[in-house]
Amino acid sequence: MIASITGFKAPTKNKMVLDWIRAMAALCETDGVYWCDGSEREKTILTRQAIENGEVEELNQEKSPGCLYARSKENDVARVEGLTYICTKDKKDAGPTNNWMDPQEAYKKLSEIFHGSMKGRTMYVVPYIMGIPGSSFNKIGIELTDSLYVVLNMRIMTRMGKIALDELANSTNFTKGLHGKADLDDHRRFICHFPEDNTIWSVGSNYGGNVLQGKKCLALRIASWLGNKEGWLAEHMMIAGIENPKGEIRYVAAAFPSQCGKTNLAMLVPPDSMKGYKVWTVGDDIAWMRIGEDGRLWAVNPEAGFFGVAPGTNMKSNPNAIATIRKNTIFTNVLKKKDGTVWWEGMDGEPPAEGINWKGKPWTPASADKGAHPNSRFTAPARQCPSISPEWENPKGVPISAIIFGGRRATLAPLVYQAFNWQHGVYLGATMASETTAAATGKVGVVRRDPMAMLPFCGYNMGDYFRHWLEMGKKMKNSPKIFHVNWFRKDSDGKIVWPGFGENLRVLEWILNRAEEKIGAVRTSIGFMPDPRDINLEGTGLSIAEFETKLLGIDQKEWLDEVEAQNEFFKKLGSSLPDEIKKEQQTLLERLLT
Ligand code: GTP
Ligand code: SPV
Ligand code: MN
Repeated sequence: MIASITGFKAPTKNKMVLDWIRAMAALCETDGVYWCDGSEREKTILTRQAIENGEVEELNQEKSPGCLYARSKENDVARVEGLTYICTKDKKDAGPTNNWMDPQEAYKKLSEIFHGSMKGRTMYVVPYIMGIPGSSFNKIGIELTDSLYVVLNMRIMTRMGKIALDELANSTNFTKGLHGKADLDDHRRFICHFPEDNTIWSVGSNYGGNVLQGKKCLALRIASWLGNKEGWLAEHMMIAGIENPKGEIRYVAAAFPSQCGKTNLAMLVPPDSMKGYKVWTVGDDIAWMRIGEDGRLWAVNPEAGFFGVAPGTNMKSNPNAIATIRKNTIFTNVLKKKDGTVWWEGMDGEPPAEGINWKGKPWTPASADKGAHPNSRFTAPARQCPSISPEWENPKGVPISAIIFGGRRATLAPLVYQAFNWQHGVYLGATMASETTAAATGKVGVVRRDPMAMLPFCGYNMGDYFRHWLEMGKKMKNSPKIFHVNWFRKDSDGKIVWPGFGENLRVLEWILNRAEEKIGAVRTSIGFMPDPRDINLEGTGLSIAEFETKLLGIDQKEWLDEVEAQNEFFKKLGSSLPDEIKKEQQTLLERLLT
Protein backbone atom coordinates (compact mmCIF):
# COMPACT_ATOMS: atom_id res chain seq x y z
CA MET A 1 0.00 0.00 0.00
CA ILE A 2 1.29 3.44 -0.90
CA ALA A 3 1.40 5.46 2.29
CA SER A 4 0.20 8.97 1.70
CA ILE A 5 1.91 11.98 3.16
CA THR A 6 -0.07 12.34 6.33
CA GLY A 7 0.46 13.80 9.76
CA PHE A 8 1.34 17.26 8.73
CA LYS A 9 1.05 18.86 5.36
CA ALA A 10 4.23 18.87 3.29
CA PRO A 11 5.80 22.33 3.73
CA THR A 12 7.46 22.27 0.31
CA LYS A 13 6.41 22.04 -3.32
CA ASN A 14 9.77 20.68 -4.39
CA LYS A 15 8.67 17.85 -6.67
CA MET A 16 11.83 15.83 -6.41
CA VAL A 17 11.66 15.92 -2.61
CA LEU A 18 8.00 14.94 -2.57
CA ASP A 19 8.36 12.10 -5.10
CA TRP A 20 11.35 10.65 -3.32
CA ILE A 21 9.72 10.79 0.11
CA ARG A 22 6.58 9.17 -1.23
CA ALA A 23 8.65 6.31 -2.66
CA MET A 24 10.60 5.80 0.56
CA ALA A 25 7.45 5.92 2.70
CA ALA A 26 5.94 3.27 0.45
CA LEU A 27 9.01 1.07 0.69
CA CYS A 28 9.08 1.23 4.47
CA GLU A 29 5.28 1.10 4.77
CA THR A 30 5.34 3.81 7.38
CA ASP A 31 2.21 4.75 9.26
CA GLY A 32 2.69 8.43 8.60
CA VAL A 33 5.14 11.11 7.54
CA TYR A 34 6.02 13.93 9.90
CA TRP A 35 7.95 16.95 8.58
CA CYS A 36 10.30 18.49 11.16
CA ASP A 37 10.31 22.29 11.24
CA GLY A 38 13.07 22.62 13.86
CA SER A 39 11.04 24.88 16.18
CA GLU A 40 11.23 24.92 19.99
CA ARG A 41 7.59 23.94 20.16
CA GLU A 42 8.25 20.90 18.04
CA LYS A 43 11.22 20.00 20.23
CA THR A 44 8.98 19.96 23.29
CA ILE A 45 6.41 17.74 21.58
CA LEU A 46 8.92 15.29 20.09
CA THR A 47 10.86 15.07 23.36
CA ARG A 48 7.68 14.18 25.21
CA GLN A 49 6.88 11.52 22.60
CA ALA A 50 10.38 10.07 22.81
CA ILE A 51 10.11 9.85 26.60
CA GLU A 52 6.70 8.21 26.35
CA ASN A 53 7.81 5.56 23.88
CA GLY A 54 10.99 4.87 25.85
CA GLU A 55 13.52 6.08 23.27
CA VAL A 56 14.97 8.51 25.82
CA GLU A 57 14.65 9.18 29.55
CA GLU A 58 14.34 12.55 31.17
CA LEU A 59 17.20 13.53 33.48
CA ASN A 60 16.87 15.65 36.64
CA GLN A 61 15.49 18.88 35.18
CA GLU A 62 16.64 21.01 38.10
CA LYS A 63 20.23 19.85 37.99
CA SER A 64 20.44 19.17 34.25
CA PRO A 65 17.83 21.36 32.51
CA GLY A 66 16.79 20.18 29.08
CA CYS A 67 18.96 17.08 29.36
CA LEU A 68 18.03 13.61 28.17
CA TYR A 69 19.45 10.14 28.65
CA ALA A 70 19.59 7.35 26.09
CA ARG A 71 20.93 3.84 25.88
CA SER A 72 21.55 2.08 22.60
CA LYS A 73 21.51 -1.69 22.32
CA GLU A 74 24.58 -3.46 23.71
CA ASN A 75 25.60 -4.55 20.21
CA ASP A 76 25.15 -1.03 18.82
CA VAL A 77 27.49 1.36 20.61
CA ALA A 78 30.10 2.34 17.99
CA ARG A 79 30.67 2.83 14.29
CA VAL A 80 30.71 -0.42 12.34
CA GLU A 81 33.48 -0.05 9.80
CA GLY A 82 33.05 -3.60 8.52
CA LEU A 83 29.44 -2.85 7.58
CA THR A 84 30.10 0.57 6.04
CA TYR A 85 30.20 0.63 2.24
CA ILE A 86 30.98 2.96 -0.63
CA CYS A 87 28.72 1.92 -3.50
CA THR A 88 30.10 3.16 -6.81
CA LYS A 89 29.53 1.67 -10.26
CA ASP A 90 33.23 1.01 -10.62
CA LYS A 91 34.89 -0.67 -7.65
CA LYS A 92 38.11 1.26 -8.36
CA ASP A 93 36.41 4.52 -7.43
CA ALA A 94 35.83 3.29 -3.87
CA GLY A 95 39.45 2.15 -3.73
CA PRO A 96 41.20 -0.58 -1.79
CA THR A 97 40.61 0.86 1.68
CA ASN A 98 36.80 0.96 1.51
CA ASN A 99 34.25 -1.83 1.55
CA TRP A 100 32.51 -1.80 -1.80
CA MET A 101 29.16 -3.01 -3.03
CA ASP A 102 27.61 -2.61 -6.46
CA PRO A 103 24.94 0.13 -6.13
CA GLN A 104 22.14 -1.99 -7.60
CA GLU A 105 23.01 -4.89 -5.32
CA ALA A 106 23.15 -2.57 -2.30
CA TYR A 107 19.80 -0.95 -3.04
CA LYS A 108 18.28 -4.39 -3.45
CA LYS A 109 19.82 -5.84 -0.30
CA LEU A 110 18.88 -2.87 1.88
CA SER A 111 15.41 -2.51 0.32
CA GLU A 112 14.65 -5.99 1.57
CA ILE A 113 15.52 -4.89 5.10
CA PHE A 114 13.72 -1.54 4.83
CA HIS A 115 10.65 -3.16 3.27
CA GLY A 116 7.78 -2.89 5.74
CA SER A 117 10.19 -1.95 8.53
CA MET A 118 8.22 1.17 9.54
CA LYS A 119 4.82 -0.46 9.90
CA GLY A 120 3.26 1.09 12.98
CA ARG A 121 6.02 3.72 13.08
CA THR A 122 6.22 7.31 11.93
CA MET A 123 8.78 8.40 9.36
CA TYR A 124 10.31 11.73 10.36
CA VAL A 125 11.57 14.02 7.62
CA VAL A 126 14.68 15.83 8.83
CA PRO A 127 15.87 18.52 6.39
CA TYR A 128 19.25 19.85 7.47
CA ILE A 129 22.09 22.13 6.44
CA MET A 130 25.73 21.20 6.82
CA GLY A 131 27.57 24.51 6.86
CA ILE A 132 26.63 28.07 7.72
CA PRO A 133 23.08 29.12 6.69
CA GLY A 134 23.15 31.39 3.67
CA SER A 135 26.66 30.40 2.61
CA SER A 136 27.31 29.14 -0.92
CA PHE A 137 29.58 26.53 0.67
CA ASN A 138 26.65 24.57 2.18
CA LYS A 139 25.37 21.11 1.51
CA ILE A 140 21.76 20.26 2.20
CA GLY A 141 20.57 16.86 3.23
CA ILE A 142 17.25 15.30 4.08
CA GLU A 143 17.30 12.33 6.43
CA LEU A 144 14.21 10.16 6.68
CA THR A 145 14.23 8.22 9.92
CA ASP A 146 11.98 6.23 12.23
CA SER A 147 14.11 7.19 15.25
CA LEU A 148 13.16 10.13 17.45
CA TYR A 149 16.59 9.76 19.03
CA VAL A 150 18.07 10.58 15.63
CA VAL A 151 15.70 13.54 15.17
CA LEU A 152 16.60 15.00 18.58
CA ASN A 153 20.33 14.54 17.96
CA MET A 154 20.19 15.94 14.42
CA ARG A 155 18.47 19.07 15.74
CA ILE A 156 21.55 19.69 17.91
CA MET A 157 24.23 18.59 15.44
CA THR A 158 22.90 20.42 12.35
CA ARG A 159 20.82 23.45 11.37
CA MET A 160 17.62 21.53 10.95
CA GLY A 161 14.01 22.01 9.82
CA LYS A 162 12.36 24.88 7.94
CA ILE A 163 15.65 26.72 7.57
CA ALA A 164 17.02 23.89 5.42
CA LEU A 165 13.93 23.47 3.22
CA ASP A 166 13.89 27.24 2.65
CA GLU A 167 17.50 27.16 1.60
CA LEU A 168 16.86 24.19 -0.69
CA ALA A 169 13.79 25.84 -2.29
CA ASN A 170 13.26 24.15 -5.67
CA SER A 171 16.76 22.86 -6.09
CA THR A 172 17.30 19.16 -6.67
CA ASN A 173 20.75 19.33 -5.17
CA PHE A 174 20.46 17.57 -1.81
CA THR A 175 21.65 14.38 -0.18
CA LYS A 176 18.87 11.80 -0.01
CA GLY A 177 19.18 9.95 3.27
CA LEU A 178 17.17 7.03 4.53
CA HIS A 179 17.63 5.61 8.00
CA GLY A 180 15.68 2.87 9.68
CA LYS A 181 16.21 1.04 12.92
CA ALA A 182 14.55 -2.05 11.44
CA ASP A 183 15.15 -4.73 14.10
CA LEU A 184 18.58 -3.41 15.22
CA ASP A 185 20.02 -6.77 14.27
CA ASP A 186 23.75 -6.55 13.54
CA HIS A 187 23.38 -9.18 10.82
CA ARG A 188 20.99 -6.83 9.05
CA ARG A 189 22.98 -3.64 9.63
CA PHE A 190 24.47 -1.67 6.74
CA ILE A 191 25.75 1.88 6.27
CA CYS A 192 25.80 2.46 2.51
CA HIS A 193 26.92 5.54 0.59
CA PHE A 194 26.07 6.12 -3.06
CA PRO A 195 28.16 9.17 -3.95
CA GLU A 196 27.12 9.00 -7.63
CA ASP A 197 23.47 9.35 -6.54
CA ASN A 198 24.15 11.69 -3.60
CA THR A 199 22.41 9.12 -1.42
CA ILE A 200 22.94 7.52 2.01
CA TRP A 201 21.06 4.50 3.33
CA SER A 202 21.71 3.20 6.80
CA VAL A 203 19.75 0.48 8.48
CA GLY A 204 19.77 -1.69 11.58
CA SER A 205 21.65 0.70 13.88
CA ASN A 206 20.79 3.60 16.15
CA TYR A 207 24.35 4.64 17.11
CA GLY A 208 25.63 8.18 16.33
CA GLY A 209 28.24 7.83 13.61
CA ASN A 210 26.16 5.20 11.79
CA VAL A 211 22.92 7.14 11.80
CA LEU A 212 23.39 10.89 12.33
CA GLN A 213 23.89 11.13 8.61
CA GLY A 214 24.98 14.75 8.46
CA LYS A 215 28.17 13.91 10.30
CA LYS A 216 30.42 11.13 9.01
CA CYS A 217 28.18 10.03 6.11
CA LEU A 218 27.51 13.42 4.47
CA ALA A 219 30.10 15.84 5.88
CA LEU A 220 32.98 13.40 5.35
CA ARG A 221 32.25 10.49 3.00
CA ILE A 222 29.95 12.22 0.50
CA ALA A 223 31.66 15.61 0.97
CA SER A 224 35.17 14.22 0.42
CA TRP A 225 33.94 12.76 -2.87
CA LEU A 226 32.49 16.15 -3.83
CA GLY A 227 35.60 17.96 -2.62
CA ASN A 228 37.73 15.88 -4.98
CA LYS A 229 35.48 16.83 -7.90
CA GLU A 230 35.01 20.48 -6.90
CA GLY A 231 38.49 21.32 -5.64
CA TRP A 232 38.14 21.51 -1.86
CA LEU A 233 38.80 19.36 1.20
CA ALA A 234 36.42 17.68 3.65
CA GLU A 235 38.50 16.55 6.61
CA HIS A 236 38.22 14.83 10.01
CA MET A 237 39.71 17.87 11.75
CA MET A 238 39.10 20.14 14.71
CA ILE A 239 39.55 23.87 14.17
CA ALA A 240 40.61 26.41 16.79
CA GLY A 241 41.91 29.96 17.02
CA ILE A 242 44.93 30.56 19.26
CA GLU A 243 45.05 34.10 20.65
CA ASN A 244 48.47 35.18 21.90
CA PRO A 245 49.07 37.77 24.66
CA LYS A 246 49.30 40.49 21.98
CA GLY A 247 45.74 39.69 20.95
CA GLU A 248 46.71 38.14 17.60
CA ILE A 249 44.64 35.10 16.62
CA ARG A 250 45.98 32.32 14.39
CA TYR A 251 43.97 29.27 13.40
CA VAL A 252 45.02 25.64 13.36
CA ALA A 253 43.25 22.51 12.08
CA ALA A 254 44.15 19.10 13.45
CA ALA A 255 43.35 15.61 12.16
CA PHE A 256 43.56 12.95 14.86
CA PRO A 257 41.76 9.59 14.57
CA SER A 258 38.57 9.01 16.56
CA GLN A 259 39.07 9.32 20.33
CA CYS A 260 42.54 10.80 19.94
CA GLY A 261 41.98 14.31 21.27
CA LYS A 262 40.27 16.63 18.76
CA THR A 263 37.49 17.79 21.10
CA ASN A 264 39.96 18.27 23.93
CA LEU A 265 42.33 20.31 21.77
CA ALA A 266 39.49 22.40 20.33
CA MET A 267 38.38 23.47 23.83
CA LEU A 268 41.84 23.82 25.39
CA VAL A 269 42.29 25.99 28.48
CA PRO A 270 45.82 27.48 28.73
CA PRO A 271 48.04 26.35 31.61
CA ASP A 272 48.87 28.83 34.40
CA SER A 273 52.32 29.49 32.99
CA MET A 274 50.81 30.77 29.72
CA LYS A 275 48.76 33.71 30.96
CA GLY A 276 47.42 35.95 28.26
CA TYR A 277 46.74 33.12 25.84
CA LYS A 278 43.21 32.12 24.89
CA VAL A 279 41.90 29.32 22.68
CA TRP A 280 38.75 29.85 20.60
CA THR A 281 36.75 26.79 19.52
CA VAL A 282 35.58 26.75 15.90
CA GLY A 283 34.88 23.02 15.47
CA ASP A 284 35.76 19.72 17.15
CA ASP A 285 35.43 17.04 14.47
CA ILE A 286 35.01 18.17 10.87
CA ALA A 287 36.57 20.87 8.69
CA TRP A 288 35.57 21.86 5.18
CA MET A 289 38.43 23.78 3.62
CA ARG A 290 38.66 25.89 0.48
CA ILE A 291 41.32 28.04 -1.09
CA GLY A 292 40.44 31.70 -0.62
CA GLU A 293 41.06 34.57 -3.04
CA ASP A 294 44.16 35.38 -0.98
CA GLY A 295 45.65 31.95 -1.76
CA ARG A 296 45.25 30.77 1.82
CA LEU A 297 43.24 27.79 3.06
CA TRP A 298 39.96 28.77 4.77
CA ALA A 299 38.10 26.36 7.04
CA VAL A 300 34.48 26.07 8.14
CA ASN A 301 32.98 23.74 10.74
CA PRO A 302 29.84 22.41 9.02
CA GLU A 303 28.31 21.11 12.27
CA ALA A 304 26.22 22.92 14.89
CA GLY A 305 26.94 20.70 17.88
CA PHE A 306 29.45 18.39 19.51
CA PHE A 307 29.05 14.61 19.64
CA GLY A 308 31.84 14.15 22.15
CA VAL A 309 33.41 11.29 24.08
CA ALA A 310 32.14 11.33 27.69
CA PRO A 311 34.65 9.16 29.63
CA GLY A 312 37.64 11.14 30.79
CA THR A 313 35.83 14.48 30.46
CA ASN A 314 36.27 16.41 33.72
CA MET A 315 37.01 19.89 35.09
CA LYS A 316 40.73 19.35 34.72
CA SER A 317 40.88 17.71 31.27
CA ASN A 318 38.15 19.79 29.61
CA PRO A 319 36.34 22.42 31.72
CA ASN A 320 34.82 24.00 28.59
CA ALA A 321 33.15 20.72 27.69
CA ILE A 322 31.81 20.38 31.23
CA ALA A 323 30.29 23.88 30.96
CA THR A 324 28.89 23.11 27.50
CA ILE A 325 27.00 20.00 28.63
CA ARG A 326 25.25 21.47 31.69
CA LYS A 327 21.99 21.91 29.78
CA ASN A 328 20.14 20.85 26.60
CA THR A 329 22.40 17.83 26.19
CA ILE A 330 21.66 14.23 25.25
CA PHE A 331 23.82 11.65 27.06
CA THR A 332 24.16 8.25 25.43
CA ASN A 333 25.43 5.06 27.10
CA VAL A 334 26.74 6.72 30.28
CA LEU A 335 25.73 5.74 33.82
CA LYS A 336 22.50 7.15 35.24
CA LYS A 337 22.62 8.03 38.91
CA LYS A 338 19.81 7.73 41.42
CA ASP A 339 19.26 11.50 41.47
CA GLY A 340 18.67 11.56 37.71
CA THR A 341 22.07 12.95 36.76
CA VAL A 342 24.83 11.15 34.88
CA TRP A 343 28.30 9.78 35.57
CA TRP A 344 31.19 8.22 33.65
CA GLU A 345 34.65 6.90 34.37
CA GLY A 346 37.08 9.78 34.74
CA MET A 347 34.48 12.31 35.90
CA ASP A 348 35.33 14.64 38.82
CA GLY A 349 34.85 13.43 42.37
CA GLU A 350 34.13 9.99 43.77
CA PRO A 351 32.15 7.42 41.77
CA PRO A 352 28.50 7.24 42.89
CA ALA A 353 27.60 4.51 45.40
CA GLU A 354 25.13 3.08 42.89
CA GLY A 355 23.46 3.69 39.55
CA ILE A 356 22.15 2.06 36.39
CA ASN A 357 24.97 1.47 33.92
CA TRP A 358 25.09 1.74 30.13
CA LYS A 359 23.73 -1.80 29.81
CA GLY A 360 20.70 -0.88 31.93
CA LYS A 361 21.98 -2.98 34.84
CA PRO A 362 22.34 -1.96 38.51
CA TRP A 363 25.93 -0.84 39.09
CA THR A 364 28.16 -0.11 42.10
CA PRO A 365 31.88 0.77 42.19
CA ALA A 366 32.49 -2.92 42.98
CA SER A 367 30.89 -4.05 39.70
CA ALA A 368 33.10 -5.75 37.16
CA ASP A 369 31.30 -3.88 34.34
CA LYS A 370 31.99 -0.30 33.44
CA GLY A 371 29.48 2.35 34.46
CA ALA A 372 29.69 4.13 31.11
CA HIS A 373 30.64 2.53 27.79
CA PRO A 374 34.15 3.68 26.68
CA ASN A 375 32.50 5.20 23.59
CA SER A 376 29.63 6.82 25.48
CA ARG A 377 28.89 10.32 24.19
CA PHE A 378 27.31 13.70 24.86
CA THR A 379 25.43 15.65 22.18
CA ALA A 380 25.49 19.38 22.95
CA PRO A 381 24.86 22.64 21.05
CA ALA A 382 28.16 24.28 20.03
CA ARG A 383 26.83 27.71 20.94
CA GLN A 384 26.78 26.67 24.60
CA CYS A 385 30.57 26.29 24.64
CA PRO A 386 32.18 29.12 26.67
CA SER A 387 35.17 29.17 24.32
CA ILE A 388 33.14 29.21 21.09
CA SER A 389 34.85 31.48 18.58
CA PRO A 390 33.04 34.66 17.45
CA GLU A 391 34.04 33.47 13.95
CA TRP A 392 32.47 30.02 14.18
CA GLU A 393 29.53 30.98 12.01
CA ASN A 394 31.45 33.17 9.60
CA PRO A 395 30.46 31.85 6.15
CA LYS A 396 33.96 32.63 4.85
CA GLY A 397 35.49 30.42 7.53
CA VAL A 398 38.82 31.10 9.21
CA PRO A 399 42.30 31.15 7.60
CA ILE A 400 44.43 28.16 8.60
CA SER A 401 48.09 28.78 9.51
CA ALA A 402 48.98 25.21 10.49
CA ILE A 403 47.64 21.73 9.80
CA ILE A 404 48.45 19.18 12.48
CA PHE A 405 48.37 15.42 12.03
CA GLY A 406 48.64 13.10 14.98
CA GLY A 407 47.78 9.80 16.51
CA ARG A 408 48.25 7.52 19.49
CA ARG A 409 51.69 5.96 19.33
CA ALA A 410 53.22 4.51 22.50
CA THR A 411 56.60 4.63 20.77
CA LEU A 412 58.24 6.00 17.61
CA ALA A 413 56.52 9.32 16.88
CA PRO A 414 58.00 12.25 18.82
CA LEU A 415 55.88 14.86 20.60
CA VAL A 416 56.10 17.22 17.62
CA TYR A 417 57.88 17.70 14.32
CA GLN A 418 57.35 19.78 11.23
CA ALA A 419 57.24 18.73 7.59
CA PHE A 420 59.91 20.23 5.33
CA ASN A 421 57.24 21.38 2.85
CA TRP A 422 53.69 20.64 1.67
CA GLN A 423 54.58 17.47 -0.24
CA HIS A 424 56.46 16.08 2.74
CA GLY A 425 53.50 17.07 4.91
CA VAL A 426 51.12 15.11 2.69
CA TYR A 427 53.46 12.12 3.11
CA LEU A 428 53.27 12.53 6.91
CA GLY A 429 49.48 12.57 6.74
CA ALA A 430 49.38 9.67 4.29
CA THR A 431 51.51 7.47 6.54
CA MET A 432 49.83 8.38 9.81
CA ALA A 433 49.17 5.45 12.11
CA SER A 434 47.43 5.19 15.45
CA GLU A 435 46.31 2.67 18.04
CA THR A 436 42.65 1.77 17.55
CA THR A 437 40.04 3.01 20.07
CA ALA A 438 36.50 2.19 21.19
CA ALA A 439 34.99 4.61 18.64
CA ALA A 440 34.63 1.71 16.21
CA THR A 441 33.79 -1.92 16.89
CA GLY A 442 36.77 -4.26 16.93
CA LYS A 443 40.02 -4.63 18.83
CA VAL A 444 41.30 -1.63 20.80
CA GLY A 445 44.99 -0.63 21.01
CA VAL A 446 46.24 -2.12 17.73
CA VAL A 447 48.41 0.16 15.56
CA ARG A 448 46.86 0.65 12.14
CA ARG A 449 47.43 3.06 9.25
CA ASP A 450 44.86 5.83 9.35
CA PRO A 451 45.89 8.36 6.71
CA MET A 452 44.87 11.90 7.69
CA ALA A 453 42.52 10.23 10.25
CA MET A 454 40.29 9.54 7.22
CA LEU A 455 40.62 5.76 6.78
CA PRO A 456 36.99 5.16 7.88
CA PHE A 457 35.68 8.36 6.26
CA CYS A 458 37.25 8.89 2.84
CA GLY A 459 34.44 8.36 0.31
CA TYR A 460 36.71 7.52 -2.62
CA ASN A 461 40.00 5.95 -3.62
CA MET A 462 42.65 6.75 -1.01
CA GLY A 463 45.35 7.09 -3.67
CA ASP A 464 43.26 9.71 -5.50
CA TYR A 465 42.72 11.40 -2.14
CA PHE A 466 46.50 11.78 -1.67
CA ARG A 467 46.78 13.14 -5.21
CA HIS A 468 44.03 15.66 -4.44
CA TRP A 469 45.94 16.82 -1.37
CA LEU A 470 49.12 17.22 -3.44
CA GLU A 471 47.25 19.26 -6.03
CA MET A 472 45.60 21.49 -3.43
CA GLY A 473 49.11 22.36 -2.22
CA LYS A 474 50.17 23.45 -5.69
CA LYS A 475 47.15 25.73 -6.01
CA MET A 476 47.83 27.64 -2.79
CA LYS A 477 50.00 30.75 -2.62
CA ASN A 478 50.17 30.63 1.14
CA SER A 479 49.63 27.06 2.19
CA PRO A 480 49.46 26.19 5.88
CA LYS A 481 52.59 24.61 7.36
CA ILE A 482 52.16 20.93 8.24
CA PHE A 483 53.08 19.29 11.57
CA HIS A 484 52.83 15.91 13.29
CA VAL A 485 52.18 15.49 17.02
CA ASN A 486 51.90 12.57 19.44
CA TRP A 487 50.48 13.32 22.89
CA PHE A 488 50.61 9.62 23.81
CA ARG A 489 54.29 8.59 23.79
CA LYS A 490 55.12 6.31 26.74
CA ASP A 491 58.30 5.81 28.77
CA SER A 492 59.89 2.44 29.53
CA ASP A 493 57.46 2.02 32.45
CA GLY A 494 54.51 2.33 30.10
CA LYS A 495 53.49 5.76 31.42
CA ILE A 496 52.42 8.55 29.05
CA VAL A 497 55.19 11.16 29.39
CA TRP A 498 53.57 14.36 28.13
CA PRO A 499 50.96 15.90 30.49
CA GLY A 500 48.68 16.69 27.52
CA PHE A 501 45.33 18.51 27.52
CA GLY A 502 45.84 22.23 28.41
CA GLU A 503 49.61 21.72 28.36
CA ASN A 504 49.37 21.00 24.63
CA LEU A 505 49.26 24.77 24.15
CA ARG A 506 53.03 24.75 24.75
CA VAL A 507 53.36 22.70 21.57
CA LEU A 508 50.84 24.84 19.68
CA GLU A 509 52.88 27.91 20.57
CA TRP A 510 55.95 26.34 18.96
CA ILE A 511 53.90 25.28 15.95
CA LEU A 512 52.59 28.80 15.37
CA ASN A 513 56.02 30.37 15.88
CA ARG A 514 57.31 28.00 13.22
CA ALA A 515 54.34 28.59 10.92
CA GLU A 516 55.08 32.31 11.05
CA GLU A 517 58.81 31.68 10.66
CA LYS A 518 59.58 33.44 13.92
CA ILE A 519 62.00 30.83 15.27
CA GLY A 520 64.52 28.31 14.00
CA ALA A 521 64.43 24.53 14.39
CA VAL A 522 66.65 21.49 14.29
CA ARG A 523 66.78 19.71 10.93
CA THR A 524 66.54 15.94 11.55
CA SER A 525 66.03 12.91 9.34
CA ILE A 526 62.26 12.94 9.92
CA GLY A 527 61.58 16.69 9.81
CA PHE A 528 62.17 19.96 11.66
CA MET A 529 62.19 19.47 15.42
CA PRO A 530 62.16 21.95 18.29
CA ASP A 531 65.24 23.23 20.00
CA PRO A 532 64.01 22.24 23.51
CA ARG A 533 64.70 25.76 24.74
CA ASP A 534 62.04 27.01 22.33
CA ILE A 535 59.28 25.11 24.17
CA ASN A 536 58.05 26.51 27.46
CA LEU A 537 58.45 23.65 29.99
CA GLU A 538 57.81 25.77 33.10
CA GLY A 539 55.51 23.89 35.47
CA THR A 540 55.52 20.60 33.53
CA GLY A 541 58.00 18.92 35.89
CA LEU A 542 60.01 17.83 32.84
CA SER A 543 63.70 18.71 32.57
CA ILE A 544 65.17 19.65 29.19
CA ALA A 545 67.15 16.39 29.18
CA GLU A 546 64.07 14.28 29.88
CA PHE A 547 62.09 16.21 27.30
CA GLU A 548 64.77 15.56 24.69
CA THR A 549 65.22 11.86 25.31
CA LYS A 550 61.69 10.77 26.22
CA LEU A 551 59.68 13.00 23.90
CA LEU A 552 61.89 14.01 21.00
CA GLY A 553 64.21 11.01 20.62
CA ILE A 554 64.37 9.34 17.20
CA ASP A 555 65.14 5.61 17.30
CA GLN A 556 66.72 4.76 13.96
CA LYS A 557 65.88 1.05 14.07
CA GLU A 558 62.25 1.74 14.94
CA TRP A 559 62.01 4.22 12.08
CA LEU A 560 63.44 1.73 9.60
CA ASP A 561 60.80 -0.78 10.75
CA GLU A 562 58.19 1.93 10.33
CA VAL A 563 59.21 2.47 6.70
CA GLU A 564 58.79 -1.27 6.13
CA ALA A 565 55.35 -1.18 7.75
CA GLN A 566 54.35 1.74 5.51
CA ASN A 567 55.27 -0.39 2.49
CA GLU A 568 52.62 -2.92 3.44
CA PHE A 569 50.02 -0.18 3.31
CA PHE A 570 51.44 1.21 0.06
CA LYS A 571 51.19 -2.24 -1.49
CA LYS A 572 47.50 -2.27 -0.72
CA LEU A 573 47.08 1.03 -2.58
CA GLY A 574 48.95 -0.33 -5.60
CA SER A 575 49.27 1.92 -8.63
CA SER A 576 46.90 4.53 -7.22
CA LEU A 577 49.61 5.67 -4.79
CA PRO A 578 51.11 8.91 -6.18
CA ASP A 579 54.84 8.76 -7.03
CA GLU A 580 55.45 11.83 -4.89
CA ILE A 581 54.51 9.90 -1.76
CA LYS A 582 56.86 7.03 -2.67
CA LYS A 583 59.57 9.59 -3.39
CA GLU A 584 59.15 11.21 0.03
CA GLN A 585 59.49 7.81 1.65
CA GLN A 586 62.65 7.11 -0.37
CA THR A 587 64.31 10.36 0.72
CA LEU A 588 63.33 9.68 4.35
CA LEU A 589 65.02 6.31 4.07
CA GLU A 590 68.15 7.93 2.64
CA ARG A 591 68.21 10.48 5.47
CA LEU A 592 67.77 7.73 8.07
CA LEU A 593 70.67 5.78 6.64
CA THR A 594 73.19 8.64 6.37
P1 GTP B 1 36.06 11.58 18.24
O1 GTP B 1 34.90 12.34 18.72
O2 GTP B 1 35.90 10.10 18.39
O3 GTP B 1 36.46 11.94 16.84
O4 GTP B 1 37.30 11.85 19.26
P2 GTP B 1 38.25 13.11 19.53
O5 GTP B 1 39.41 13.07 18.57
O6 GTP B 1 37.48 14.37 19.59
O7 GTP B 1 38.87 12.74 20.96
P3 GTP B 1 38.61 13.41 22.40
O8 GTP B 1 39.11 14.83 22.46
O9 GTP B 1 37.21 13.18 22.78
O10 GTP B 1 39.58 12.52 23.31
C1 GTP B 1 39.44 11.13 23.39
C2 GTP B 1 40.19 10.56 24.55
O11 GTP B 1 41.55 10.96 24.53
C3 GTP B 1 39.63 11.02 25.89
O12 GTP B 1 39.56 9.90 26.74
C4 GTP B 1 40.65 12.00 26.40
O13 GTP B 1 40.71 11.99 27.78
C5 GTP B 1 41.95 11.53 25.76
N1 GTP B 1 42.85 12.68 25.47
C6 GTP B 1 42.53 13.80 24.79
N2 GTP B 1 43.57 14.66 24.75
C7 GTP B 1 44.58 14.06 25.41
C8 GTP B 1 45.92 14.45 25.72
O14 GTP B 1 46.40 15.52 25.36
N3 GTP B 1 46.68 13.56 26.44
C9 GTP B 1 46.17 12.36 26.85
N4 GTP B 1 46.97 11.56 27.52
N5 GTP B 1 44.90 11.96 26.59
C10 GTP B 1 44.12 12.80 25.88
C1 SPV C 1 34.30 9.39 15.53
O1 SPV C 1 34.21 8.17 15.74
O2 SPV C 1 35.26 9.90 14.90
C2 SPV C 1 33.29 10.31 16.06
C3 SPV C 1 32.08 9.74 16.63
O3 SPV C 1 33.44 11.51 15.98
S1 SPV C 1 30.98 9.18 15.41
O4 SPV C 1 30.02 10.24 15.14
O5 SPV C 1 30.34 8.01 15.96
O6 SPV C 1 31.71 8.88 14.20
MN1 MN D 1 35.35 12.00 14.97
